Order: sequence, then structure tokens, then C-alpha cells
Amino acid sequence: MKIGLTVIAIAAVLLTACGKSGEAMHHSGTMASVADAAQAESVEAMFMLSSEQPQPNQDTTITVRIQDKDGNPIDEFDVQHEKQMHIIVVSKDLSFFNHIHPDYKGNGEFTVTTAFPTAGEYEIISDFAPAGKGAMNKSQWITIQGTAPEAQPIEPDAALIKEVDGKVVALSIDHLMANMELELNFNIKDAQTKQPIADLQPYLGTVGHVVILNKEGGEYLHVHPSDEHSSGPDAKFMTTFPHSGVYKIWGQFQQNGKVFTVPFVVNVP
Ligand SMILES: [Cu+2]
Repeated sequence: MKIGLTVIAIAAVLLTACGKSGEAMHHSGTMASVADAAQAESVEAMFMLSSEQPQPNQDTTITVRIQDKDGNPIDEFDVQHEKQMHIIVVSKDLSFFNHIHPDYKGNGEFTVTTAFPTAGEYEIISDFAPAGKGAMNKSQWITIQGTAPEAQPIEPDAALIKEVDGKVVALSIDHLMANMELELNFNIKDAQTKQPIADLQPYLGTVGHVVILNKEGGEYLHVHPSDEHSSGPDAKFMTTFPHSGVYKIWGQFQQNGKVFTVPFVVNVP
């Protein structure tokens, strides 16, 4: 009896090993090279959760083990944006977004403890660069137990202007079209005074961090600043949308020691 309980307590759920290939990831700028398809396919990510039946609002530890095709751990990683691995967690309807950084435990294993706000399906996307192989991402869908809330529609914004945490953020895009490098400009003002904010602090070493996912899933665009030392009011980034369709964009910036996240939805013709 006691043994059985112990086993349950330490049981980790081993999820299927296949991640998406990193070829859908598009980098601009000079910071990190992007893994080609063959390099990305030579790397596997195993995702494990600390609970077999993860519950909403319960601390859950995610372990990501990076290994080669033969199951040998890959244990050296290049640092990108100050971290060896970035994890993005999104709900299926993209209404929930979380950007977290696991600790490297050695032997190819990263862990982070987090919580999921509701029942339902979530995608865990890990973004990392095995030494010498370039940046790639692998992802895994998980299910949080219980009755999922109704999915929120992912509708393109009528106007690309949002108020969040006392800031008004306006997004402009120079040429919104697929398959062409373009610039995203986030212009940030104080919501009360309407004055431009010029004292942004570096977040992950640059003016900000932008994540872009497509509505259907499967495309993860990790975007780079074109002027990484800006402190506002403009934060500019380069990316390429690989296909036409609906994409959600999250910009993350820091002021007064606090990170704020502003989401937009665009329809790329
Ligand atoms: Cu990150």
C-alpha cells in the first residue's frame, strides 16, 4: 500500500516525444542562426508533467528533456535572449499566454513549475538552441483536467491599439503581407498623461520580446528587435509571416521593473 502511494506521488507523465520541426520558426536579425530542417529533425524534446492528471490552478512542474535521435541527452545550449530555453504556454484559443524560463538541470533536462488557469488544452512551446545547431522550437499539447471554458473567438482587431496596465500601445506594420520581411512598430504612451513613454527598461536584454503564433497552430514566429537599445516610445521588430491567415502577436515590455504584455490579432492577406 505504502509503496503504491509513493509510486503515484513521484510518477511523471511521459508525453509523446515528437515535437514539431523548427522549420516554421523565422528569425530576423543577426543574433542567432536558425536551425535548418535537418538540424531541427535531429533533435527531440520529451515533455513530462509532474502530475498524471494536472488540475487547473495547481502547481505543475514541466520537464523538457532535449536529446538526439538515439535518445542521448544534448547538454550544451547557446544562450538566446539571456536564456538557454524559453517556454511559451498558450491555451488552444490563444486567450491565455505565459512566457516562462525553465532552469537547466544538466543532462539535457530543463524544469519549470507553473500553473494553468482553467481546464482544457494547452500548447507548450520550448524555444532553444543546441550548441552549434541553431535556434529551434519543439512543442507539445497537454490537457488540464475538468470542463474547459468555452473557447474565445480569435478575431482580427479592428484597430491595432490597446490599453494595458496604464499604457496605450499602438501597433503599426509597414507592409502587412505574407512571405515578405516586415517591420512591427509598437508605440507606447502613458494612458493617463498621453505622453510617450521613453523609459522602457531592457527585457531579456533588448527593448522587448515579441511572440507570434498563427490561429490554427503550427507556426511559431520568434521575432527580433531592429533597434534593441531603444527605451521607447517606439519598439521596432522584424519578422516574416510565412503564410496568409490570422496570427496573434504578443509584445512584452518592461517599465519600472514590471513586465507588461500586450496582445494583438491581425489578418495577414
Ligand atoms: Cu523567454
